Amino acid sequence: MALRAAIRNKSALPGLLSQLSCSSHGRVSTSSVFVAQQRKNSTTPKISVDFDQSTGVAVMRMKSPPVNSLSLDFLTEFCISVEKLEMDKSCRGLIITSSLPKVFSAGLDIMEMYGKSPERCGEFWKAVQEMWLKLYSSNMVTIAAINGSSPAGGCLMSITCDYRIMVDNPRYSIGLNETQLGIVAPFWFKDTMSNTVGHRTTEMALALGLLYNPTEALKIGLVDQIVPEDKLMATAEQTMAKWLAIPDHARQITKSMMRKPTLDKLVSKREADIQNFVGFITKDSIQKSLRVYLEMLKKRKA
Ligand code: CO8
Repeated sequence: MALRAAIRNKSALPGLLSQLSCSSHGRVSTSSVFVAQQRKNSTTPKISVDFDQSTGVAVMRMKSPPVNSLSLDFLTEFCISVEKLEMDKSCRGLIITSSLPKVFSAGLDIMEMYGKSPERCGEFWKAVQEMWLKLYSSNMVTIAAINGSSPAGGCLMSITCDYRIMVDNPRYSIGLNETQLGIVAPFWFKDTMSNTVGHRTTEMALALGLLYNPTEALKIGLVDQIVPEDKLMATAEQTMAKWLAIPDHARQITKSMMRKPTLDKLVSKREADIQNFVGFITKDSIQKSLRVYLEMLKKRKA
């Protein structure tokens, strides 16, 4: 709850962030703080961050079983972690990966959108926007090391990064499959996808809610590289070194030039986008679609 309150009230963030500590190895770990904060709450940290000061690169591992779904708590922790790294000028690169087997992230937590009050849905959506805004505008080089399936919001998180490397396992899939749930990817999901793979591919992918295996994803440019599982992190680190060889200011200005129009669009329509989401997701027909989808997920498991 303290995390959520902090993200609502940005003035409280620095205080909370200052609690994040450096270990004797020069690595910053968000875990230790959250462990202390959450012991009483019975929830454990959903993310761990290791920052190696000798390389200037942080590795963020999502560790929220069973599927790293993006709940309000998860997103709040995620945003605080990114903000903390962003504020540390010695951190120049961020690799995002999953510590769960088989799943990078299952996307937005469907339970956050099902049977919730409009107020709660609004709070949730604001956190989703925040995650995207922080990551898409980050000064750091961001690499998604995708070691499992990454549908919907998981795909959004990946395409919000500067570069994507996916494990070459045909069981894993990635894509914006929202229409399969009877819901619609918002304009900024669509814009991010379109900026990555182009308009026509996005149009078809979104309309059909397509999920791509790694080979297909590479073919359309949804990911930049596919590698065997055991090569993933080494490849991410090598790629990071290549990106970090470019002078920061030149790379950052270029990134901003490419992304600013897309970012500005959401910033200028942020409140309307929240209202649109709340109005849409609380509709009876949409709630019914989500219920059917949730039942399908359960049946598939049985
Ligand atoms: N949210 C909440 N719970 C989930 C989610 C999710 N996104 N995904 C899976 N779960 C649950 C399952 O129901 C299951 O629960 P339980 O153990 O209680 O039965 C548990 O997690 C494990 O799931 P699986 O057994 O399916 O795990 P697998 O390892 O076999 O498969 C997958 C992992 C591939 C990730 C699979 O779970 C899957 O396909 N999940 C659904 C992913 C999905 O469709 N996500 C879409 C979310 S919507 C979104 O991100 C963008 C919405 C934009 C909204 C715009 C509106 C205007």
